[in-house]
Amino acid sequence: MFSKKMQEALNDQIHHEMESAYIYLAMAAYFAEENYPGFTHWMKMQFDEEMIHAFKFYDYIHSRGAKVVLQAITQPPAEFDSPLSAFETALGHEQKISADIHNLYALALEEKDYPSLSFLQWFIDEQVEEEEHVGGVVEDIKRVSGSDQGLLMLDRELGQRLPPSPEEE
Ligand code: OFO
Repeated sequence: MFSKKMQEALNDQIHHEMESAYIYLAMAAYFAEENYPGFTHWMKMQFDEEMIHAFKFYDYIHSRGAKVVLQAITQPPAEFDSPLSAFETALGHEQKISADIHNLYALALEEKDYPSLSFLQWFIDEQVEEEEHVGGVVEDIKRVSGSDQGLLMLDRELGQRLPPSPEEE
């Protein structure tokens, strides 16, 4: 059974994923302003990925015959203290999203909503990757400890990020 409570929680998650996309777009704008084209590119790819996540929830709710209700998106911050601070914010955000997904999974379990459990499994695995990727960038930035040359190298490296793969869709 697809309860009202589960439908509302999944609708909330569309909102969280779109809010994630918006935060990463704000970070891309910050990095563009600061002349880091690679970090900008990485954040735009992250924006695309979050939109794919939002649409997965959107399509899933429809596939179960329920209604999608969109919510207002909060204005994201426009300024960050440094590249490290932006990526640390991104990591904290991903940890929060992981907790949201775990709560959804726990609710599906409680309600014996097996289709939702199956649907959410992909997101549980995805969040492990998301935290690993963003956490890896945080560690790399810490390792170069603010050196301009190190940041430039990282910027070039992150500029190579490929668009979300077909299995994301
Ligand atoms: Fe949708 O994974 Fe990030 O937020």
